[in-house]
Amino acid sequence: MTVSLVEEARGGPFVYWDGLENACQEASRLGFHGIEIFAPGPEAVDQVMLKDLLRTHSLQLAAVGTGAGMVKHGLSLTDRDSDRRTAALAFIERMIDFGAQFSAPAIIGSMQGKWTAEVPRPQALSFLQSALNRLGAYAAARGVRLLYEPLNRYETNLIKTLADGAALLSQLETNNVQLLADLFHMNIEETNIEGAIRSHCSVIGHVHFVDSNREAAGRGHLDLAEIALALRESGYKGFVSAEALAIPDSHSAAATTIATYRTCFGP
Ligand SMILES: [Mn+2]
Repeated sequence: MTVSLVEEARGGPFVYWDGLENACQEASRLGFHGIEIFAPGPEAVDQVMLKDLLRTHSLQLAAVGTGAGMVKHGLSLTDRDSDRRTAALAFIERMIDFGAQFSAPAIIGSMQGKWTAEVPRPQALSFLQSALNRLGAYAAARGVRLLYEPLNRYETNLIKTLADGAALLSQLETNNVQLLADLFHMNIEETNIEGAIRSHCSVIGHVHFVDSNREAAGRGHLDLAEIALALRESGYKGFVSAEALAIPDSHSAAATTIATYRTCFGP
């Protein structure tokens, strides 16, 4: 279950918006196993309180997002300015440190940025590759993986499919980076969602379980039973995380997600 603590992102694809306590209570009550946090920065989370909440509600921290580096500070790993790229790396390193306290991986999604006239595609990909090498090793030294998320064409022009993501990973010097398969992005970019999952499952480390319209799983037109079957038959053991719009509201989105999850994956 996702929870956003970033006010600037309100209306974005996160299920809970009103603090960690509320999110943990609801997630636990509905039967979720973990929460995924989208935070403005590590200092925005009282880590002692979070530890307490997770223990009280028998939840794990599934992952931490880093997109606030882009949303709040305009940072990206492929910025033309080397000081800005360094600041982006530093922001993500602090988020990796935060997640590592809870054995949770950090996610690189929008922080990958885009290629532009000033930073042509080969240059942007080279910046991204060296950032993933450095951050992958940084995460490995702290005992956690790093997740890299291909996005749809309206959010990036760099890496949009699992195949391109897997090719990028295969060129890295670290094997500590895995792909995040987000079903909303995949619905736009993949030729065949189940086929892409089956082909690249060995490098999938996390799934955003969401429907075609970015609403809760079950509120769109994806064949989630077939997608779940592809994940199960490929031996996927990671989280499937509800990164979805709070439509019609947080509680309904959460309840619909868990009902769909149980239909697809079993009780
Ligand atoms: Mn996502």
